[in-house]
Amino acid sequence: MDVVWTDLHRLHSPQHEINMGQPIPTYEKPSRAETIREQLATDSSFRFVDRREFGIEPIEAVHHAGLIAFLETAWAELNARTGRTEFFPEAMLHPGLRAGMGNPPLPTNAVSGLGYWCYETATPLAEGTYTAARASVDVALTAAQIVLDGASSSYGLCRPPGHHAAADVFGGFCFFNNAAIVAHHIASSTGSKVTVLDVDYHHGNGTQQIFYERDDVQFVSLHGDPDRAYPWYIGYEEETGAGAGRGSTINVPLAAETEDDVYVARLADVAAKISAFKPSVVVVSLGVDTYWNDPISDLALTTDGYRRCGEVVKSLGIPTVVLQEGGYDIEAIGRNVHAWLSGLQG
Ligand code: SP5
Ligand code: ZN
Repeated sequence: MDVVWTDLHRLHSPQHEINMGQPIPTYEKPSRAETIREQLATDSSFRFVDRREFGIEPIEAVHHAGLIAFLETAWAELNARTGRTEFFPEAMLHPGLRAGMGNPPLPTNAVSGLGYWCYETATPLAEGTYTAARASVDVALTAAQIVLDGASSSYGLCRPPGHHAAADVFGGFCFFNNAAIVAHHIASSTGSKVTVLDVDYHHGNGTQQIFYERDDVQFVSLHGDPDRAYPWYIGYEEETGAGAGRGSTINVPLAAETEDDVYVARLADVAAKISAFKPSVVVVSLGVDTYWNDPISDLALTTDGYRRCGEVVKSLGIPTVVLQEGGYDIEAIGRNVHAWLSGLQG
């Protein structure tokens, strides 16, 4: 299987995230990607390829132009103004603030922009964030191209991750939604249907939002129940799509401490619904933060469970693009991704 990789992820290297008001060392750090790369490099069935550049158009097809421009320019403006190196919003555009009054004008400076384009406090904007996020999209699109060119599977070692980024807002360690950009790119360039299967511990709120009213992209997510898990306000079973997209969103919230057997059974349930949708390609948002020892999550999968999950997806018999999302137990992340991809390869 081809593994798409770039060193440019290292340019996004913030020190902190803010967790319930307290700055702590960030969980989303460069060593995550480096460890996965090192693990896959021990297995000759994986071949590393560099990313190709796809330009800004595939991103503009999914994200608000104002969000893209903000991410490109805001760090320099904020750094010049303060001398600091990483930035979080000081106020966010909570819907209650202007309830009954409609939307405010677009922000005119980087401070108001932070809370306009970002919805939470764990996703610092750092010096190389924009370059790394652009490169991560290119990694994803290169992996997609490999499958469009005829491979049965490919893996994009994306960092930063993407599934929490919605059309108009970033957060959750994510800036551009790699999986959504790929799914839209494939659906619009081939005229065929695409499924995004999101198995990260956290609900893929950004991907759901982007495709909620569309019938050409199915969004399927297994995740920690939003009653107890980030991103908190989205990912309920009752959310099934709207308008033309009615029925094309499928959410499976899971109980704390869910183990391999139950997880694999739930995955097999949704696999049947993916088969029925008949997509030409499946895009997997792969998070291994469902691991029993993950520091920020509470499911209980094992390394062998990941191999079984990969086998379930293989059994669909549909070309599959796997993109990296979360996973924060640095010691285990490499072998967990390796196990999942090994199950997919057979
Ligand atoms: C891509 C991805 O996995 N993003 C996850 C972002 C989660 N950020 C906030 C997590 C808050 C976790 N609080 C629970 C701590 C339990 N010790
Ligand atoms: Zn996650």
